[in-house]
Amino acid sequence: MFQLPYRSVYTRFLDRVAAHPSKPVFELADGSSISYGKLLKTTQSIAAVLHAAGITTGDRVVVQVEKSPQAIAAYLATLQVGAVYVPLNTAYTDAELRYFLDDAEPAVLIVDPGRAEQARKLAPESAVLTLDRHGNGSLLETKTTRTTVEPVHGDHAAAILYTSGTTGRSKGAVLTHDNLASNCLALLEAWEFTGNDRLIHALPIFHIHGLFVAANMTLVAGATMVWMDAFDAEVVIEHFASATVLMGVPTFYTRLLASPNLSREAAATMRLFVSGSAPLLAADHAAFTQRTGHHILERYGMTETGMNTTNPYHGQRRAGSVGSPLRGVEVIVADAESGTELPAGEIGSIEVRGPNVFDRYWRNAEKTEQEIRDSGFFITGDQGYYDDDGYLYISGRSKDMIISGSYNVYPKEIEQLLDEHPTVKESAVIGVPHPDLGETVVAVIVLAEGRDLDTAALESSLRDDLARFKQPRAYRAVDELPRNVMGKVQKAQLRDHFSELFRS
Ligand code: MCA
Ligand code: AMP
Repeated sequence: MFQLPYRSVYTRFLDRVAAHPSKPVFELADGSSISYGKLLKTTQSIAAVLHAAGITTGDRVVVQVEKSPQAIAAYLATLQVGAVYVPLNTAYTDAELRYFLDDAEPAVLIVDPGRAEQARKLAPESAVLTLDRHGNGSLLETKTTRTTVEPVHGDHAAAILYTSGTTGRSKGAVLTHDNLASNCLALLEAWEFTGNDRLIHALPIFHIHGLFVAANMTLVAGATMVWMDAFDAEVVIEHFASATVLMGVPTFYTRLLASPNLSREAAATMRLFVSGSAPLLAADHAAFTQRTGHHILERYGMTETGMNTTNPYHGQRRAGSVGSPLRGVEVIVADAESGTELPAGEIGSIEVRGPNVFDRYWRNAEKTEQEIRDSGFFITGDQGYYDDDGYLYISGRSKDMIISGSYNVYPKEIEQLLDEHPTVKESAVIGVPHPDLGETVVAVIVLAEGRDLDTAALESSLRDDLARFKQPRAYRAVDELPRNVMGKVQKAQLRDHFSELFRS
């Protein structure tokens, strides 16, 4: 297997600072830039604040802040002090935040200043620090810097990323320094990403995609990020001329294709368009090639594994396929029961082994044991097959998951809340095709005796408990839920039945 000469993402970033301190790492919307040297200084200031807060190796730093360059410095500072970075979606409500705090038990919690008071109530045991979208807050209120880099081993935890569970409760995937570094190096090689690249960064930075693919690759290669707070198709197209790479989710590409300004000329100087986190429509793949001359490169990853497979940089990028395994990563299609590898053409359980695979679920040995076989293969919950040329196709998911705008939504969590409502006898939450988000969330409700469907009441009952992106965008009442002989709800039937709800 491909051996990693151990050097962490952080130490590789330091090499880049030493090599070119004045090179821009961020180019911002207002035309200003932040150099590698300046990013290190900010990182070291934050490291001083974290150190003063008593952080030691292995402590968790939970971060729920808006996207900013200083948030990347907070991530780097956490690595510098040997702590464990735990980013959370900014859309999470207080109820959701409470769960993550109880589970992660952070020494430090970093939030927007507007949420500080509430955060102190939710996490009385943690030091609460603040950072706003402009990069201001108590996290940066210091005149000192800390240069000591806490020594870490490759198998020490670098981050915990939460991924929702089929039982409705999120599990924290513990990712080690080796996981991050090995995946980053494999991707740099696969996509020929170098210090000459200029990456359009329009993704959120609380997931693998925006943080460990996009930002880590830039920091380790010594490249530059054209930094955007959020995705706006027109702004992105305007910046093609000064960039080389875009990393996006399928919704980015659907929205780019909807713009009349997407053209061969606009994209002429770009060298690579990457898509991942959810299935890219074959039609979008073809339309993008027709409009720009570029073949989108689709890849496949997961929170627990980082990136697993990619279409080739050189060679044919096949629409509908997620390509073949990255160097050092084994991806097999196996019989779900036995774990035995299946031949090309047969659909089975997609399983992954390699230096990218997470260490364990945080404080959940039972789940870790269920999902990682003795052989070391991690059972992804995705189903697929290889073609005769070694290209992998994802054909379905054994896990009951919806991917809306490339955010994962677990039906169980929503069903549990809906079932508590007095007007609901039972519910089934499904994903149906959506022209912009890929899939969107629909709640199918069996009403309690004598009750009417009151969408507004159901919506308001979920408001405080669920992030907006998880909330159903349609409610439909049915007399009963279709079940098989075992009594299991047949969601495929419901998905078929409601598949046209959002078709334009
Ligand atoms: C925003 N809204 C959504 C979503 N995002 N609703 C459903 N699903 C979503 N994903 C809602 C908001 O609640 C709001 O609703 C309205 O849309 C506008 O919000 P805004 O933030 O302006 O939305 P947007 O700018 O249109 O964002 C859509 C987006 C964004 C660009 C698709 O969600 C996004 O950047 N997604 C990428 C997620 C990502 O990075 N995934 C990677 C994770 P209202 O107005 O009704 O209140 S997966 C991963 O990391 C794995 C390892 C991998 O393979 O990469
Ligand atoms: P998450 O757990 O949030 O990291 O989501 C990972 C899941 O997203 C995978 O298990 C897949 O189901 C899905 N996914 C990621 N990339 C792709 C892709 N290129 N095509 C299809 N599904 C994908």
